[in-house]
Amino acid sequence: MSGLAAASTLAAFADVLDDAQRSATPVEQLSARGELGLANAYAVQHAILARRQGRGERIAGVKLGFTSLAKARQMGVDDVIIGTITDAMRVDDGGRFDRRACIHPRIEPEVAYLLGADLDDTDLDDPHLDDTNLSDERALAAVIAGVAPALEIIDSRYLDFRFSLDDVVADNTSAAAFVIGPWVDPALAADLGNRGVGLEVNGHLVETGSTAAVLGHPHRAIAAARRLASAHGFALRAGMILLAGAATAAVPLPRRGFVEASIAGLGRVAVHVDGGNDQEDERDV
Ligand code: OOG
Ligand code: MG
Repeated sequence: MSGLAAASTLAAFADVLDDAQRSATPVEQLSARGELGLANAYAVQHAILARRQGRGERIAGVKLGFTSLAKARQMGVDDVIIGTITDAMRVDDGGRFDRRACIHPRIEPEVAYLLGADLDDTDLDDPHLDDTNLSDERALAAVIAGVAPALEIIDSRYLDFRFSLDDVVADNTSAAAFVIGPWVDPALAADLGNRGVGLEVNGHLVETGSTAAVLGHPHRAIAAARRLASAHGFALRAGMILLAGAATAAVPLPRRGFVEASIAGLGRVAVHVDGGNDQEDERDV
């Protein structure tokens, strides 16, 4: 598909993915029908979000994908992407998540930011917010109202959890659910540049890593989000949450039990999982 696809085609693709999510039934990759292209993929994602908003969901923020090599390698893609999270996807810290809502869910540890300013109104050339300059604490403090450990549950709507970059963008970057730990004032948080990250499933340490895996420093997610938002038609408003992207590879969500992430200098966040079926096969694991 070259150029922008017809609105009816994009709406049909949005329907396919939205229905797949709602019925927890995997579908064939859109790329099997021909090349979609990134602009069309983001248009499909926006159409899915319009459907969700039509059902009463509210935008809670955005998430980045593939900001760490661990994730890019795991999924075989090499570009940072942006997706949308809504209030309906939020699970309380220590709350319960029913995995029957998902097809083949995985979980991953992240750093979350609470935006303190409308980022898209800021000057794109602002040197304090570029990808490399993290030295101006005051400039960052103005846009970061809080920082927290987070868990993201992802669930590709595609068969076998396989996708091209365009596929996964169209599928709202596999967003399914997220859990935010206690917000910490960024002035009180430790320097998050290289902090240990642990992911525990039912008491077993299954992934370890560092916050440095996320773009070299997770604070860079702010600038990356602003750039992607401006390129692909997202608004970044004060009060929104930004998930910076997983610091480690994702692991299969257990059928039941307890998943906890810890980030040194920041804290812990956890979720109880239930709804798993013992007869279920271990597909995609
Ligand atoms: C896509 C979402 C990637 C992350 O943190 O890198 C992502 C996927 O892996 O299915 O959320
Ligand atoms: Mg993620």
